[in-house]
Amino acid sequence: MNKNIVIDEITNYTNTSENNYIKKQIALKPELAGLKIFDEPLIGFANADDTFFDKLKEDTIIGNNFMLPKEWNNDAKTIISMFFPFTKRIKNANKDNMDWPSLEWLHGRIEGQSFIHETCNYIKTFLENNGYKTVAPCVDNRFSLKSSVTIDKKNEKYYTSNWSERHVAYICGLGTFGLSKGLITSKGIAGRFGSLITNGYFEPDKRNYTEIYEYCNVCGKCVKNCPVHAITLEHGKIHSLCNEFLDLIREKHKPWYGCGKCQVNVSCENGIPKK
Ligand code: B12
Ligand code: SF4
Ligand code: SF4
Repeated sequence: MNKNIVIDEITNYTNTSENNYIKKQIALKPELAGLKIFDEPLIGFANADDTFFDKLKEDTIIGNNFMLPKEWNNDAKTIISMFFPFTKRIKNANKDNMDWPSLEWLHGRIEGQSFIHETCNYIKTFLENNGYKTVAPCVDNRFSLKSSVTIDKKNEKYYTSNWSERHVAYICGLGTFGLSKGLITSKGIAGRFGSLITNGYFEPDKRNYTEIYEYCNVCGKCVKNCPVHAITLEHGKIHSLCNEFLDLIREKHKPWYGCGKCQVNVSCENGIPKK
């Protein structure tokens, strides 16, 4: 199968699925019924044998808890990574009050992630119907958001997943990390990722970068925006401070939460920033 068929299938699903819109029954305020969550995705491909995947097992990168493509799918040949950028309406709403997330952003975090799970299941079935054995880690029962505990620069604990979507997207050629630790793509930083591991062979994409922070211009806007000073020019992002703030938001809006002030009103919001 030509990889453009896969790209078209993911793009069409995003453009036409009713799951990419907030339903009236769950809207956090009536005007949010029908809110569109994501614009057209960016899609990247990597070879399952890319030696970069082995590197992720190193303690200084992710650690041994990271599961290799072949540990998820023993016949893995290709990784497909998808970046779904938030719509302008979601991004702009999160700029009104820079101390607290907008209800639109909370929908983007929670219903946006549900949409990514649905897309992963849909594309997994599509590939399997075409004869390709496929695993989507984020909807697989081995997936763990908290598979390992690490200590950050403030000496506080934080968790890492056994499948890091940003590191995988980096290998698939979708972008590089920023000071805020989000991954900056050609459609910006404000959005979410999903991925699939298949035994179909699709030509890998070329990475247009060599350094892990290459796209970040260190403008410092994410440092100024963060309501809890979790990001500094000297140390980058301190995960535990961010996590504490997300817990506070969860207390008020449960089961919704999110923040994302480091992803809006920044020079990397909608694309690769100018140096
Ligand atoms: C746990 C988690 C968190 C924790 C943070 C702890 C952590 N470990 O990252 C908390 C709860 C605080 C958090 C917060 C947020 N998160 Co979060 N989170 C995750 C999760 C579940 C796992 C992340 C993980 O395992 N990281 C692993 C560690 C090792 O990553 P790291 O420390 O950043 O890695 C560094 C090292 O590897 C280093 N490095 C050193 N040497 C080398 C060499 C090489 C070759 C490489 C590649 C790297 C490298 O570079 C990296 C960057 O500095 C992912 C989903 C997933 N399964 O991937 C989402 C995810 C990272 N989160 C996401 C988002 C959007 C958020 C929030 C904005 C929340 C919100 N929606 O409002 C905030 C802020 C994030 C920010 N500023 O980046 C998105 C990122 C989107 C993007 N554009 O990058 C993800 C991918 C979810 C998704 N499905 O899209 N998150
Ligand atoms: S806001 Fe500026 S410093 Fe922060 S990640 Fe984006 S480009 Fe880098
Ligand atoms: S680092 Fe965390 S707390 Fe700070 S702006 Fe980003 S999401 Fe919000």
